[in-house]
Parts: sequence; C-alpha cells; structure tokens
Amino acid sequence: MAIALGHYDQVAAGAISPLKLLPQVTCPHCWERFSPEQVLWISEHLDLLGDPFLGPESQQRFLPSRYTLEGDAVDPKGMTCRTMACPRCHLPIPRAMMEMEPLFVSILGAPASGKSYFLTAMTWQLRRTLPIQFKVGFTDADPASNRSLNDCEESLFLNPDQAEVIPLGGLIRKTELQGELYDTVTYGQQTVNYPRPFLFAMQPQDGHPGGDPEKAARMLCLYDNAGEHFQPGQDSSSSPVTRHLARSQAILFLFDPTQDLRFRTLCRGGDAGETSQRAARLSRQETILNEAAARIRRHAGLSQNARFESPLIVVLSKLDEWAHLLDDDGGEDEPWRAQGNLTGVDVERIERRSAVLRALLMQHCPELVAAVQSFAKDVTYIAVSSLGARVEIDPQTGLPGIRPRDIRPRWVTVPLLFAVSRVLPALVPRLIRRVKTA
Ligand SMILES: Nc1nc2c(ncn2[C@@H]2O[C@H](COP(=O)(O)OP(=O)(O)OP(=O)(O)O)[C@@H](O)[C@H]2O)c(=O)[nH]1
Ligand SMILES: [Mg+2]
Ligand SMILES: [Zn+2]
Repeated sequence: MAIALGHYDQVAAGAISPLKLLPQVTCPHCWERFSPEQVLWISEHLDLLGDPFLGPESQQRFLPSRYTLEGDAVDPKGMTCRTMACPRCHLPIPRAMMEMEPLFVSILGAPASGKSYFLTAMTWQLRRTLPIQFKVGFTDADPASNRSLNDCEESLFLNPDQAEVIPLGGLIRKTELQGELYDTVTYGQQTVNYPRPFLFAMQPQDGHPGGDPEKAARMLCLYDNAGEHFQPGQDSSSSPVTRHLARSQAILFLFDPTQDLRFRTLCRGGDAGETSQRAARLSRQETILNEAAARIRRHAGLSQNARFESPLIVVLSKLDEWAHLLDDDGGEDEPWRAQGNLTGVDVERIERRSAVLRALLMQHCPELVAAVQSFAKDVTYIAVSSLGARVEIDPQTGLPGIRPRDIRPRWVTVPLLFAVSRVLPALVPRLIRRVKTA
C-alpha cells in the first residue's frame, strides 16, 4: 500500500520532495521498528475518544482508508487528521520520522553530574552553531515533546532576571524519576513508563558540502534521564527508561570531577571551600558506565567481552570548577576550522586535548579510564562547562547561584558534533591536517 504524505509540519516544510519513505521507521518512544504503511493516525473528531493503551481521554488511533488530496488521513467521522502514531505504543510520532533516519544519542551520568544543564546548553547552542558553521538546519521536530527542554533553555538563556543571582537548583531542577517527563502506556495488565524523547530535525541547507541532502538528514533523538536510572536495578520492563542505549549510535558519558574525592580536593575552593558545599555528594562514577555496558550487551545480545563499536565521548563536566588543572583552558573559541568554503570539526585539536584530559584522569582516577577502555574502542575525552562563568554563593541563602547574563557555555556542542562527525561525516565534516612529507 502506498502511503500519502502531502502536508508538512514546520520541520520539513519544502525541504524534501518528492517524498521518500524509509523502509523501516523506529519509534522514539518504545524503540520498536515498523514499516511506514503500518503507521496509525490520530483521529481529530471529538467523538472518537478512547484508546486501549492510552486511556479513555485519548483520541482513537486508526489505520486509514481515506486520505485528502494533500495526503492527510481522514478519520471515520470525516475529519482531516494531522498526527501519526506508533502502531505498538500508540504514542505520537512526527511525520518527518517517516523519511529521516533516526540518530539516537544517549547521555548518561551519575545524579547531579550536570546532564540536564549540559543538554540544555548544547541544544540552545546547536540551534546557532549547526546552521551558521555547518549549514545544517536544527529545528524542533515535535514542539510538544520538546517543550520541557525549551523551558529549560528559556530559563538559562532568556531569563528576565539577567542581573540577579539565581540559585542553580532553581534554574533547572533535578530530573524526576517519574511524572511529566514520561508517557504511560497500558498494555493489558502491564503499565509501562517511557521517557519522553527530544526530537530535532538536522537537515543540510543551501551551501552544505554533502552530496545528497536527503540521505544526510537525520532525526536526532535525545533523552534526559535521571542519574538514578543508570544505577543497577533501575531499568525494568515497566520502566524501560534507558533502553535507548541499545539503539545508540553514540554515547556521551558525563563524568563530574567535582564528585570524585581526589579531584575535589583540587577543584576551586578545595575540600573545605565552596565546591564541597555545592557538590555535597561523592560517587563512584565508573559504576554507572559498567552498568550501562551490561545493559547494552544484554539488549543488543552481545557477549560479555564485546566492546561498544560506536563513539563513546567521555564528557568531563563543570570545567569552570577545575580548569586551573589544565595548562591551557582549551581556548575561548570552539574547535571548528574552515578550509576553502568547507567548515569541519578540527579533529586534531580535539584529539590533542583528549590526550591531555585522559592523562589527567589516569593520574587522579585510573579506574575510570580502565572502565572506559574495557567498554568501548572509540573513545574521546572532551571537557565542557554549561555555565562558563564562576558560580557565586548567594550571601543571603548560602546557596550557589549565577547571574543569567554571566552564563557562557564552553565547548558544549563539541561532544555531539564530534560524535556526529565520526558516524556521519557527510553531515558534519571532519578536517584533518595533512602532514607534509619532505
Ligand atoms: N560549576 C558548574 N556547575 C554545574 C554545571 N552544570 C551543572 N552544574 C551544577 O550541577 C548541578 C546538577 O546539574 P544537573 O544538570 O541538574 O545534573 P543532572 O545530571 O541532570 O542530575 P539528575 O537530574 O539528578 O540526574 C546543578 O544544579 C548545578 O549546581 C557547570 O557547567 N558548572
Ligand atoms: Mg537532570
Ligand atoms: Zn512506539
């Protein structure tokens, strides 16, 4: 059966025509794969209420037999429908997922390692860096499901109280283990909580150097997990919160030096100073990585010794707290390089810095480097700061805070763009200096 898809949401407006549907679509909610003709539509008529999986308040899902001339399905009561849904979990899927290959990237790390701050600063900056530097559009594919992330971006970067010291916990809150960020689906007796994906369309624009823009376009699927989800026993069939790991084409593992006892004594303020008040917790962060490795092996059916083949980026977070441990702080500018009219990732600069960071970790927490090596083959270490500026202690409350106008993220887009350049150089090119031979 041919499926008609005429009208486009903002993400794909005018970008791709004629339509080429993928042979297989992956649901970003339940990670099931299905063919495009199995996709359901969500009815519009208000009488068509009740879905067996999503409850009596949800609009019915149906397999259409009638379409408008524009290619939208018509529901049994004659209303034109706009939204599609997964045939397995019935949750909504943006249309662009029918024709854009997904790119799953997992962000993992201990509680309070800085994942939510990092994700927020990264997506905010990708909206500018990707189009301006790399001629790749970066847009919300599903504004509804990206809403909580958009709210975090506004809180950090469009905050009306620019000059006031705002407590860090008030800008972005700890990620909850259940609630608004999850969708509940009831399969008979079994209730399953899926983490809500954040979906971004990455599409080459005019001037992009890649060959076929349709082939290079990707739907980036990201999730903001709570750190506890990565602890042993916290992923179950009723709460498959980290199953995206099995689909991941790259992993960004956040390591927070301020949570490591040996590092902490070296951080700004030292053990007795501000840092220890802030990061009251200490954790063995390599256990998070070991647990993730076990889950990936289990879900992908790999042997115990098999190593992850895709890129693993070890993201050392909160660089503003420990930048003085490095001889140079990496420079203000980001590692992109232009060659003629091609802009690419400066691989050499990133790799040089990765070696320095690895040596620092070897010195202070060698067991982390050992865990990283036994898990993955393709490893790069990148240091970032989501805030950039020095965090202040509010004299009234004693809590750490920052003035929004002082927030200047450093290198926050580098982990993702470097990973994408490894798996998809046609979308984000890599520039490697040629060594001249005499
Ligand atoms: N100095 C500094 N502190 C940061 C930075 N990013 C995050 N933090 C601090 O770390 C705390 C935790 O950050 P989150 O992003 O909420 O951590 P998380 O990994 O999402 O934590 P969970 O949601 O509990 O898993 C924040 O409240 C900030 O105080 C940074 O770049 N620099
Ligand atoms: Mg969080
Ligand atoms: Zn699904």
